[in-house]
Amino acid sequence: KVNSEIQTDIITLTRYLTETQHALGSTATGDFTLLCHALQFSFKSIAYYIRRATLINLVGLAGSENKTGDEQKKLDVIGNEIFVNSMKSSGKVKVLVSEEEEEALVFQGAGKYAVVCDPIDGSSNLDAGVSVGTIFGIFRLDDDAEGKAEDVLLPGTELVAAGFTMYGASANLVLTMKGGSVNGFTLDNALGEFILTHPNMRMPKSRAIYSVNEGNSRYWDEACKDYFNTIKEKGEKPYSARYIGSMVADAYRTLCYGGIFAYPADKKSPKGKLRILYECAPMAMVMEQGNPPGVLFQKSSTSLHILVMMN
Ligand code: P6P
Repeated sequence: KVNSEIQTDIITLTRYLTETQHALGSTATGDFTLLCHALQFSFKSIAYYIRRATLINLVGLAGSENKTGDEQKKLDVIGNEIFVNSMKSSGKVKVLVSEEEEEALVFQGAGKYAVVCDPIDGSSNLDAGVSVGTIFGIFRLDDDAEGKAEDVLLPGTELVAAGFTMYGASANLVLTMKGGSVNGFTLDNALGEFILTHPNMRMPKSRAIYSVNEGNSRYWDEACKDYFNTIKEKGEKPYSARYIGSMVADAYRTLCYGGIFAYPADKKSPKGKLRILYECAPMAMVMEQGNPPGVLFQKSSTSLHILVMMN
C-alpha cells in the first residue's frame, strides 16, 4: 500500500493558473497566465539571491538612492533588474512601475498589462536576515492603450490581481485576483515550483495583535494615540505588539494570525510613508479579499492607512 502521506496530486501555481483561467472560459487568452509565469520566475530568482546574499557578498549598500530617497541595497538593484527583465521579456507587459526605477518603463510589443512593484520591500532589514518581500499589482490596460506612465494612475480598486512574495524560511507567495480568494503558495526549492499550501486564506478573528511603529507615536494625531492606547488597555487581555518593520512580513503575519497593521500618517510623514501604488493598494486588495466579514478599512483624507481591524 502506497504511503497515503505522499501527495501525488500537487497543485502548482502553474496548474492553479491554468485551472483558474479555464474558469474564465473563452475570454482567457493565456496572456495573464504567461505574465504570472514571468512573475513567478522573478520571485524564484530573487529568492535564490536573497538566500545566498551573505555567501556571495551581496549584502550592504549599492551606493545609490531610489526616487523616493531610500538608500539602495545591492539586492534592491539586482532584484529590480531581475524583475524588469522578466516583465519585459514576457511580452505581456506594456508599462512597468518599480520603486527602484526613476520613471515608468514602457515596453514595445502587444502587452495588455501594467505592473506596479516594489521588488524588495523592507530591504533595510536585509543585512540582519529579516524577511523581506516583493509586492506587486497588475492592471489590465485598454486594448488601444499606447503605453505611458499615466496608464497606471488608477485607483487600487482597478487592480485585476495583486499579491506579494515573502522571502523568509521559505519563499511564500500570496496571490489574489479580482473578486477571487486569496491563495498562498510555498516555493519547493527542490522542484522549483510554488505549491498551493494555503488555499483560500482568510484572516482569523482569534488573535489580538497590533502592528505599528510606536517609535512614531509622538508624531501621531490625538485620534491615533487614543486608538492605540485603547487597544492596549482593552478588556482583560490587551493586544500583543508585533512589529517587524518589513511590511510584507508584518502583512503576512496579519493575514495568517489576524490583527491590525498600520502605518499612520504623522507629523513626520503627513501623507503616510507607505507608497500607495505598489505597497498600499496591492496589500489592501489582498487583505480586503482575504478577510471575514467585519473587517474595516480606514482611509484618511490625506493618505491611505491600512488599518485591518478585527472586531
Ligand atoms: P519604519 C520598508 O522600508 C517599509 O517601506 C515597509 O516595508 C515597512 O513597513 C516600513 O517601511 C517601515 O517603516 O518607519 O517603521 O521603519
